[in-house]
Amino acid sequence: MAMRTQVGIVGGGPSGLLLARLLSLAGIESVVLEKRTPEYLRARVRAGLLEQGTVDLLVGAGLGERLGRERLSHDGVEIAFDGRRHRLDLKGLTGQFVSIYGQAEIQKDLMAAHEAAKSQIVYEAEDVSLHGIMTDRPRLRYHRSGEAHEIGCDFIAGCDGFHGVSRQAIPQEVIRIYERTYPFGWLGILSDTRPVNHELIYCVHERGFALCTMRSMTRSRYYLQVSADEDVADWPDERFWSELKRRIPADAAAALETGPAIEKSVAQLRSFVAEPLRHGRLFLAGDAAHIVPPTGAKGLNLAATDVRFLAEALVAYFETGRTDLMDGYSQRCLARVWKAQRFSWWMTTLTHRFPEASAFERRAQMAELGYLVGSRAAQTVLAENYVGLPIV
Ligand code: RFL
Ligand code: PHB
Repeated sequence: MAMRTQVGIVGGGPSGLLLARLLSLAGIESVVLEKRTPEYLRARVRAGLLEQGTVDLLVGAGLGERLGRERLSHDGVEIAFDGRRHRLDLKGLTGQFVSIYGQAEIQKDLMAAHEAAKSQIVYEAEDVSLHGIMTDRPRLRYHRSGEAHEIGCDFIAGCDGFHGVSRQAIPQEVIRIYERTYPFGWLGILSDTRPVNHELIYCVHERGFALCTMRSMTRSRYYLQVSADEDVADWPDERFWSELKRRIPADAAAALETGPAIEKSVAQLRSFVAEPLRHGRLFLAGDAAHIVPPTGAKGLNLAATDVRFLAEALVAYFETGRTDLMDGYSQRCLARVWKAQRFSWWMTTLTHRFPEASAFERRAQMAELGYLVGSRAAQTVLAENYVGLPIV
C-alpha cells in the first residue's frame, strides 16, 4: 500500500516521538515507523537525568503534566573517592538544578499524547528501508504483518538509534565517523528500594566505578563498572549488592537498602559521532547520529536538542519555504554534541578504573579528583556542563 506524508520518521524512541509531537503541534504531518511493540518501549529503562532545557522542551510540547508532578529536582551531586563523599552544589555554582524523571516515563507520556492525538505510529514495522534521499521525493518502505508498504515524504528523519538503518543510508564516502570504545560497560539494576541518598553519588573506587541514582524516592537505580564482555547471568542480586557495598563509602554502604532487582542489564560504553547529520533529504537525530558514555548523563538531553533544532528547521521550511535552518542543522547540533562528547569522555576518564592505566596515570587521576573538590573553579567547570550548556 502506498501513502504520503510530510515527514517520515524512522524510530519511535524519545527522539522520533518527540519530533512527531513538535511537528504535529505546528500542523505538520508525520508517520513514525517503529520496529518494536509498545509494551517493549514502555519497559525500556535507560536514562534518568534531565537538564532544564530538556524539561522546558517537554513542558512546551504539552508533556509536562506528570513530569511536573513526579520529577525530583536535585540541587547538588556527590562524588566519592578515598572513602569520602564530596557534594558539588550545582545550584550555588550555576544557579541551576537537574531533574530525575525516567526515560520510560517520557516514553509513556509521549505515547499517550500521540494516542490521544491519533498520530500515525506504525509499531512492529519490519525491514524499514530508505530510498531517494537525494531526490525531492524520498520514500520509506517497510513490511507489516507480511504486507509491503511505501510512504512518500518530503523529508526523512532518522531517529532509529545507534543500531538503526538510517545512518547506513548515507554513503561511506560522505559520512565521517569519530569513535572511541572503552574496555568496560555498566551493569545496571533497578529495585523498589529507598535510594541510599537523596542525590546521586558518583563513586570512584579501585574495584571500579559505581553510581547511585534513582527513579523516585521508592525506586533506586544503581550501576557498577564491569568488564565489556560481562554476562548479566553471572550477577545474581546478592553479588550485585555486595559488590556495590564494597565500592560506595562506608556510611552509604551501611545505610543501603537492598531488595530484588526488577531489571538488570549491561550497557557497553562508547563515544561516537557521525558527521554530517544531514544528507540530501535525510536528517539524523539522537543516538542514530551520536553516542556518549552515560557518565555525564547527556545522551537523552542531546537527543532532545537535536529534535528541537530539527523541528525548528522543518517548521520554518513548511511555513515560509526558508531553507537556512535546514542547511545549518548539522553544524548547529554538532557544536553542542562535541561539547557533550568532550565532557562525557572527561567525566568517564576521571571516574573509571582503566585496566591499562599506568601507576602514573592513576596518581594523576586521584590528583585531579583532589583538585576538583578543592577548587571552586574546577567545580564550576563540571557543574555548568552537568546542568547543561546554554542552548544556542
Ligand atoms: P533510541 O532510544 O535508541 O530509540 C531508537 C528507536 O528506533 C527503533 N529502531 C527502529 N525502528 C524502525 N526500523 C529500524 N530499523 C529500527 N532500528 C531501531 C528502536 O526500537 C527504538 O525505539 O534513540 P533516541 O530516540 O535517539 O534516544 C536516545 C536515548 O535513548 C539515549 O541517548 C539515552 O538512553 C542515553 N542514556 C542517558 N541519557 C541521558 O540523557 N541521561 C541519562 O541519565 C542516561 N542514562 C543512557 C543512560 C543510556 C544507557 N544505555 C542503556 C545505553 C543509561 C544507560 C544505561
Ligand atoms: C540514571 O539515573 O540512570 C543515570 C543518572 C546519571 C547518569 C547516568 C544514568 O550519569
